[in-house]
Amino acid sequence: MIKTSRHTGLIVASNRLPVALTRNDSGNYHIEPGTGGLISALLPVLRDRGGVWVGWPGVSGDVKNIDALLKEANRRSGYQLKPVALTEEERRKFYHGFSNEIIWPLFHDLQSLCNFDPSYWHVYQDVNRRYAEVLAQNSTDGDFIWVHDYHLMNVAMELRQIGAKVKTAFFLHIPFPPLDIFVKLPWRFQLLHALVEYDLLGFQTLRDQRNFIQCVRTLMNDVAVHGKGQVLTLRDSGREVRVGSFPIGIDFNAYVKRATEKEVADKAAQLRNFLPNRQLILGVDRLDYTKGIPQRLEAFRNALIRYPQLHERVTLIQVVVPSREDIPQYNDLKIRIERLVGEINGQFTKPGGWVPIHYVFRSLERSDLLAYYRAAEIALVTPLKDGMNLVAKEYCACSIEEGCVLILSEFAGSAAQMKRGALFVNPYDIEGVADAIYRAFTMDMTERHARMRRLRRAVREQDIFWWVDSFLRAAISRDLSAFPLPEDYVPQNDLGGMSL
Ligand code: ADQ
Repeated sequence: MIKTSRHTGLIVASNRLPVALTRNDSGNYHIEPGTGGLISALLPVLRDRGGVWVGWPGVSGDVKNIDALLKEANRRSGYQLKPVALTEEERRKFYHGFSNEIIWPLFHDLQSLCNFDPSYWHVYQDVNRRYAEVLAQNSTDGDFIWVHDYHLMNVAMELRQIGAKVKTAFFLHIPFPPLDIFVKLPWRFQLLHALVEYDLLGFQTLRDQRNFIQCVRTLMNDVAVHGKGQVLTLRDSGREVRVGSFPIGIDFNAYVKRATEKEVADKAAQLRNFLPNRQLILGVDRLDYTKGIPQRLEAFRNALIRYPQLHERVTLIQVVVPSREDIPQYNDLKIRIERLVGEINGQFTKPGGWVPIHYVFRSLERSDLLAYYRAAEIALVTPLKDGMNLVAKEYCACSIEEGCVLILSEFAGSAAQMKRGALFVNPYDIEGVADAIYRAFTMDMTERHARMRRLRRAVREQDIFWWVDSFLRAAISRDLSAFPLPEDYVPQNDLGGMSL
């Protein structure tokens, strides 16, 4: 494992600090652990290695006792938390605006959902400069700054302008779009120039890396691409930028340990007793239009129409975690999902008996989430596009008995690592997903075990520690040899053998 100690200065920057400041009824703030993919991924790493984390603390404006609260959190977490203060207006235009109404939909190939408001871009630049200032104040020459995700693409450029002599690396947690989608961005040249100010650029998959390289080749005359796109040179300065793909993983052993605890096992057993004599199909997603929830519900409806054998023998548990509800499209999506659930239950429910869909709209306790993972025989992970998708990996880790089936979208980043065990689907293909549900339902135990064993091996071997190691090795020791994905990767449809 690559060692970084405090004196090598590992500094992480992300949109939010890995804590949430909330106000209680008496008006006092208190600190709580945060949730979400990035936080789940990085917490074990910084705990292990120590360091500094820079980000927005979770409340805008001046909070009187914020320093005291963060000091208390520092003591408990074993690394330093450094806040970036933002006003309400800055949050709105930087986070909800540029990040989530422009970059998020565009990078997920949904350009028709973008709101290209020019003021968002101006505030995005200002806020990225503010992050760079806080990073510069908390680093010394030679430190290594690891910046996370699409909210902070300009940070390395701003650090250079301040004159900070640090090494910088960037990891994009979401997909990087193909050229013909990326060119729709009004600030495409500025953004590419900002990205090549990093010393290392990491993507989730080889496909994202290739998309990025294609944009560089086509849109940047002043950058030379070497070999297969692992090294770029800036013609003016001769500076080198390295580019790689590093699929993020989970803390596999921690999931296994937690899933086997009595509390989780008891809750899973309770769930099974409550819904007996059937297979449970699970969907767990943040409320987001990229996760393909309405399409999945339509596929489930299609399966119930075309395969009446499934009636009373399956229940779909769809958990939706509230997210970004102040963006209108997210609220519209919530209404659409609730209408579909109501329609399908109205169509198939047996009075006094079977209800085909159990819908849960709230953030779950960890032990409840793991109990769902343990209790469900089939997981439906069908995003329209996803950087990686950790739910797919968490589900496999918690499938202790290895008798479960994962149905996985070809367009999730995790598909590249999981193609040998999952049933692959195109989430837009309603009948194809319905067929996969039926195939999973009827799959015998021998095939289930063989597939799940392969899946769990991949998730275990390429876990979160492996991810951090490969990334830091590339960043610190300049070793780009440990690339995990086969060069010839193309998504395969497990059902029909179709390839894209
Ligand atoms: P997300 O879009 O948030 O992450 P995902 O990878 O699925 O998507 O991570 C969701 C996380 O939230 C999981 O770790 C899961 O355990 C957690 N979670 C789910 N349900 C919950 C609940 N009810 N309560 C609390 N927590 C819950 C982004 C990208 C992904 C990429 C990750 C990491 O969009 O593609 O995989 O970053 O890089």
